Parts: sequence; structure tokens; C-alpha cells
Amino acid sequence: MQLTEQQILKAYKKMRDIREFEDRLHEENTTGDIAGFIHLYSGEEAIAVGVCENLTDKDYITSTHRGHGHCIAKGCDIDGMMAEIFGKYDGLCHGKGGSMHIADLNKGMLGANGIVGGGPPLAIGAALSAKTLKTGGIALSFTGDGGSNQGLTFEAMNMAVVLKLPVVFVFENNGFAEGTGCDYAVGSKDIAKRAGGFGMPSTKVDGTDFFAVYEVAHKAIEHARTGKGPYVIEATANRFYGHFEGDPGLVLSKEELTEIKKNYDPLVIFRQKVEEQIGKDQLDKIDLESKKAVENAVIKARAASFPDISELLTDVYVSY
Ligand SMILES: Cc1ncc(C[n+]2csc(CCOP(=O)(O)OP(=O)(O)O)c2C)c(N)n1
Repeated sequence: MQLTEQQILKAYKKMRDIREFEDRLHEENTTGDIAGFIHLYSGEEAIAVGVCENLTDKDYITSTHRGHGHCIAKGCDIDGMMAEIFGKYDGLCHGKGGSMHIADLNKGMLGANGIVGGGPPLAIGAALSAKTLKTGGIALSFTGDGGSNQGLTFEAMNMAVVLKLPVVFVFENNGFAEGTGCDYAVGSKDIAKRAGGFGMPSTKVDGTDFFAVYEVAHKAIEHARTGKGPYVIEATANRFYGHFEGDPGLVLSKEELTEIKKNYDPLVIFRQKVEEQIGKDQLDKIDLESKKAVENAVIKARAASFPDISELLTDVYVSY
């Protein structure tokens, strides 16, 4: 599938933004100024961006506890995200969500989620509303290999088939659920093939290759959007940090991690594929822009105010 130069540059910028955002959070977290858990997505950028570049603002996504990449890929504002993670009122959820619960309904981002397997049921709800209201939109859930084993996920997949919903289930297989290997915990050994048991098509893809993900996602999203029902994608990649910030990440040896970073970095792979066509200078320029944007976001977030005590109960309950 041929992408225009503009599309390629946009995708690279998003992937670079995610990497810069997260590498910076890795440093900021050690200062003790961030409350709550942070789970980094570095190493999996090509999945979020490869998928979301096929979506529009009328499409919905649900995310996981490792949600920064999904938010940035879906178009959430970096300043708003950083302020949110620092717990500030200027944050996308006025500082009440933090890293694990960033949401931006204007962008169709229904929320990062502390409940493993919590995304698929929300996604089928969003898909049902899109189908009922005939918006032309679809819903898509990102779920980990660990989350693929959850009962909620199974129930959502079954219901999606029964109701023929416009929904895509993306399983991000980074090999581990905390410290439990996917090889051990996934009984069938193949997440994508499980889809057949529910009665829907699926494709497995190399999640370190943006272009491969983009192509598979394009097909899956088109399938859902044109009324053919749900679709499953399993995308394999690696995470470059421990399970959460503070976790020494001992599931892989230092040598294994070095090998992975050298050979399976989605940004390096992307560059190798497009450098001749796009030119190194344009990509270097994007690297610099992302660095500056993240630096600015941190300065603004640090300077912003915490929510006032009078805000304690606002945005907590919804009234219909
Ligand atoms: C329902 C539920 N069970 C357990 C947990 C604790 N927990 C948080 S992250 C995690 C591992 C999830 O693994 P996976 O879905 O593969 O995502 P990854 O962390 O690899 O991106 C677990 C068990 C939780 N948050 N929610």
C-alpha cells in the first residue's frame, strides 16, 4: 500500500512524539513529582500509529494501562496529557485521571484503563452506538496478550459477532503480562487464531513494522466500517522498559534487551524503510521538533496548578 510523503511524515512524527514523551517520563518519574503508576509503551509505537492513522475523530478507541501511545496516536494533545500525568488542572481530565485514565472524548479516545481486559466491553458499547446512530464510525480496542485471556474480552468478542458490530479488537502481544510469559499463559499459543472460534476473521502482524500494521489495520477497519462485522488483529512487538516504572524488568536479560533494541526498534525500522525516499534531514527535523514539544509540555505541566479542593467531586458522577 503506497502512502504519500505527507502521510509518512505524519506517522513518523506521531511515533517520535510517543518515544520522546515516554523517554522523558522515564526521567521525570524519578523526581517523585508524579503520583501513581506509569507503564511505558516504548517499542510498540508502530502498532498504535499504524492502526490509528486509519481512524478519524468519529471513530472510538479504548486503551490499556499502557495508554500514552494510543492517546498520542489518536490525536490527544501532548500538553494536556503531560499536565494530566502531573495531576494538574490543565490536564485532559483536570488531573483526576493520571497516566492510567487519560481520556479525550473529542478525539474519540474513551480512556486508558487500569482494568486489564476492561477495554473490549467498552468498545462494543461504542460500536453499538455507532451502528444504532448510523454515524459511519467504528470502535477499536487495544488489549494486551494478558488481557486477551480475560472473560470480559471473550464476552465482548462473542457479542460483537452476534450483533455484527463495527469493531476491531487489536491484541498487542509484547510477550509478557507483568512477568508471566505469553507462551505459558495463552493456552492456544495463538491469540489471532482464537478469533475463528468466535466466528470472525483475524490477521497476525509484525507490530514493529508500521507499514505492515497500517496495511492490516486498513483492511480490518474497512471490514468493520462496511458492515461486515468485527475483526481481530494480533500485533507482536516488545516493550523496552519494565512492566511499570520502578520495575527493574528482569524478565529479559540485559543482553536480550540490547539485542531487541538494536534489531526491533520500530522507529529505526521505519527510518530504514523511508530514508531514501524522504531524506534524513526531514526525519532529523521531526526528531528535534518532538524533543522541543515534549520539553515544552513538561515546563507547562510543572508550572500549572493542581485542581482546587472545590473540584474534588466534579467530573466524578455523570448525570443524564
Ligand atoms: C482485572 C485485572 N487483573 C489484574 C490486574 C493487574 N495487572 C495490571 S497490568 C497486568 C498485566 C497485563 O498484561 P498485558 O495485558 O499483556 O499488557 P502489557 O502490560 O503486557 O502491556 C496485570 C495482571 C489488573 N490491573 N486488572
